[in-house]
Amino acid sequence: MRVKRFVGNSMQEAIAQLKATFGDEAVILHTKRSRRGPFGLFGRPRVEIIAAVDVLPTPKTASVSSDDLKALQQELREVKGLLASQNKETWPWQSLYEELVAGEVDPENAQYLLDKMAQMLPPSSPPEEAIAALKGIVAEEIQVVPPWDLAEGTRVVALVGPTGVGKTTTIAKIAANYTLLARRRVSLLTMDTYRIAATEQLKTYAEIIGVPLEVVFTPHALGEALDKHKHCDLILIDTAGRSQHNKMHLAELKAFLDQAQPDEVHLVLSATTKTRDAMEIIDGFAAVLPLNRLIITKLDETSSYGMILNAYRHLGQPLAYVTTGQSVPEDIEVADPNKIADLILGG
Ligand SMILES: Nc1nc2c(ncn2[C@@H]2O[C@H](COP(=O)(O)OP(=O)(O)O)[C@@H](O)[C@H]2O)c(=O)[nH]1
Ligand SMILES: [Mg+2]
Repeated sequence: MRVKRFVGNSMQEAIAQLKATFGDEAVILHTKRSRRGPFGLFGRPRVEIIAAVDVLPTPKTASVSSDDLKALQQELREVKGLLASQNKETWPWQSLYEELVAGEVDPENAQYLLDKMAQMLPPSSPPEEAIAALKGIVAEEIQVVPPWDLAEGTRVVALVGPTGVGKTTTIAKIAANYTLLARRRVSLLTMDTYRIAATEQLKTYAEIIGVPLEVVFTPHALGEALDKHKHCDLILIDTAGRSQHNKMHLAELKAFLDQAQPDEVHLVLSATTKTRDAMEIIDGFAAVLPLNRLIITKLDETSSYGMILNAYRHLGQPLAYVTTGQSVPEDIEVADPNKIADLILGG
């Protein structure tokens, strides 16, 4: 603090001096009026002010250099960063968030789940309680569909997706389960005529399971084949793997499915697919085809399952099946939200 005495011929003059030296922040401690003559008589009036200021303000004329400004901005950024990291450290669910993201749950989805959880639990809840609540939220989030009961009519189901995700194998698993266990009439159609091996693969499965298989080359032939098998309970249509980037191939697939008018179109994705790729695949296929179910394959080939939740939330359609290995017909399960929540958050 600095204290100083200002003297002027009037109060205004003294205050002007004070402001010029100390600026507007000064505090007046004492004022005194007097005359300059002997014994204070007859002289001109004088005003004395004693004022104090905490810190001397920078003179208004002083300019701030761009280097100073940069240094100040840098400091501000550092302080902001520090505050942000302190906020994170004090956020009670930070470690759960990190666990979810480490398990490949998309950061946005992780935040969404934890925001939901924070509405249910006090921040002081023990971790086990938080994980249990989070599992409940994940399980509630994932919509699944019960297996078809195939009581009446013919259900036509097409499987689409990228190459090698397991479409043909999954069709064989479903066909075998419905034929051998549920005793339903099933037939298989394939338009995967790009690779001879692909048709042969399904032919072999059809022979082993004992179901008819039709190989079709045109949308028109697909229509005819469907007509021929309309006495069946379930018709499964296998398709060639398509890249979401190949517009021509997708248009071709669309022409077949426009003809077939299936009751359900299942998008098949592998659990080993990176979330970003899975989202691109979903966008590419959904742009041309009426996707209404999701199947996730190869759960046995990964140990982080966040992708299932990400793909499910991005598509916004129920999860039908998950597959867990190469063996036909056993390595397939009707999707169970609780099991998926256990996989994502540790069983
Ligand atoms: N590990 C594992 N492999 C699978 C699974 N489903 C399919 N496969 C394998 O993935 C490969 C491609 O399968 P395929 O059905 O031909 O895929 P498509 O091109 O989509 O028809 C084959 O070797 C299958 O045995 C699964 O759930 N787990
Ligand atoms: Mg195939």
